[in-house]
Amino acid sequence: MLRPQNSATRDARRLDGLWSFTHDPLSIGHTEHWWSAPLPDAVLLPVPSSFNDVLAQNDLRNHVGDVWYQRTIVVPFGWTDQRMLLRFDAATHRATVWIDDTLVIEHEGGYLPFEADLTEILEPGTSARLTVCVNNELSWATIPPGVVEETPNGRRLKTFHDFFNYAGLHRSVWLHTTPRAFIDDIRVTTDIDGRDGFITCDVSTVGAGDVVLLLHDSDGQLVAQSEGNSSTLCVIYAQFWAPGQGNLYDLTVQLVEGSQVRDSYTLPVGIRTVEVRGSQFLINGKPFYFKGFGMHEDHLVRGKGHDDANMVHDFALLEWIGANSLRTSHYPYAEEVLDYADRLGIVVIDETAAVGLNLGVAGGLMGLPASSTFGDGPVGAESQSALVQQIGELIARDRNHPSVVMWSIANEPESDTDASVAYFEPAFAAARAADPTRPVGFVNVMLAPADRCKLTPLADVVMINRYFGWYVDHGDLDAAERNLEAELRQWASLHNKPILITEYGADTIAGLHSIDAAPWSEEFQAELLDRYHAVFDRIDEIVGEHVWNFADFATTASFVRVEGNKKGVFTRDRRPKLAAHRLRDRWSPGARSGI
Ligand code: BDP
Repeated sequence: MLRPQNSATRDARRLDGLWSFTHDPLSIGHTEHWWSAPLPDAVLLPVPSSFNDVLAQNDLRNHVGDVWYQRTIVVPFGWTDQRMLLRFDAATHRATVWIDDTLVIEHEGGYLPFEADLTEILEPGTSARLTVCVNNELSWATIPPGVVEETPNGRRLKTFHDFFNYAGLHRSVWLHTTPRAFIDDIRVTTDIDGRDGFITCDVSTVGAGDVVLLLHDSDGQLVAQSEGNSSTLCVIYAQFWAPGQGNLYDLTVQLVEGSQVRDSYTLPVGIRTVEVRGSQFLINGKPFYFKGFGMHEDHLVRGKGHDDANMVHDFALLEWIGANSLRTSHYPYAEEVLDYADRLGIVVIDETAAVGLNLGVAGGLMGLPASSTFGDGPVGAESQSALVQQIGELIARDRNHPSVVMWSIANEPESDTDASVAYFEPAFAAARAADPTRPVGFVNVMLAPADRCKLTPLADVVMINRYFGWYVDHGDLDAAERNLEAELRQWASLHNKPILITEYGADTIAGLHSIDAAPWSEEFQAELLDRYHAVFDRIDEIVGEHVWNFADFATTASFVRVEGNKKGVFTRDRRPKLAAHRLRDRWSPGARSGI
């Protein structure tokens, strides 16, 4: 599914703005057919945004169930003879969509796009009522999992992940067109030979016409061209995409009939290679060391709603601190983020929303007996097929982004049982079948060390989250440093793979200072990072460090959270803590550490 775009043959209109909105605490909207009339008790709510924090209403913030959005769409006369499509960049976690009284699409999975073909439904020159029911419930069958509990105070959603369950229309909604004969999909893969680059394009089309490919460089010069649905363009003396160098070419794909261009679509393309060799992670054949963060789509007021100003500012802070990479923990981010990472040369580990598939973590933290997640546990075949579907949708959406160098199948799942292997084997197979060009991995949790983890053999890279000094050895940085080093050496000796530390850090209250670096103080966070870095610098197999987290973020309330998770190196409003300056000293080009 190609993203909407304006081209000589296509029209794309964002439907962003204030929509009518109402929430449905009694779950009566479906029985009362709320799509067939103006919504009852509607207020205006911005799209894109999470619905939770925009209004000052506690019941809405914590609402579990359906919310309804509605607006009028106007279809231009000029769209006669075009295909007309309605696209949602995301609806968290599921959506049902009507045009007037007709149900046009349903979609499950909160962080990936879907679209309905409305060609037979919309009449150019008229308007129509668009109604969307968004539901934020999770279950054992969904990715991520959750459980809805009935309490005397209403319904509550229990989640097994550590971020607030923001929901709603988080990303843009589009009404867009393609011609009747159209370019349906494009897949590019790239290769390098010496100073030359190769772009292999597979184009699928619908309707009559031949495919023409034109490649322009950033100065607008035509540097290569070709014809046919499958062909390879060769760029002599190419400008490669590389970390810190977002060199892109514009690939214009045309569907041509005789002398007529029937459809035209332009895709930015970066030429680069990714490879895992032994314990090295190579980009363009050179060892790459990841410096950066696990992040969240999380901001004041708009929650997980995408916003270009916030995005550009977050990337500016990444640049300021000297980061070269990020992980889209713990779900696929807005496509704008990947586009921007492509342009800036920021390297991305692209993660599914499979977080919380581990009942041992909750039990372990609370000192409860471990219960199994898969097999005899509650997570079974439905969840497994939801994950496989999500991997397919994720890779179909993101495979053309040069910034994406690896797929992360899941964060901290149960991984030390045979049942976990049975659950994840199809997920790994699906990722490898959809994209043979990128490494695939998952993020390992502390409960499954190197000698017990059974999923690592399926992965190309070891990605591990470790909290020595915080959740274990709390406050004791000597023990933390010792135990971290012992564990990392065990990983290095048992698995011949690159090791990337995808999370480490400490909750830190900005403004809390302490001479003896006590936990929660800015000094403790900075010193903990220093101790980890000393260990990383002693172990050759370590190929990167992603601090948890880039910024403080919202979570559900808990006695281990102070108005959210405070492991940010920046506060939620993006002010640097002491650790941010410390990281900048380590990561900035030309800094002492030389990593
Ligand atoms: C890790 C999770 C992450 C949490 C973090 C923490 O991957 O989502 O936010 O712990 O506890 O286990 O801060």
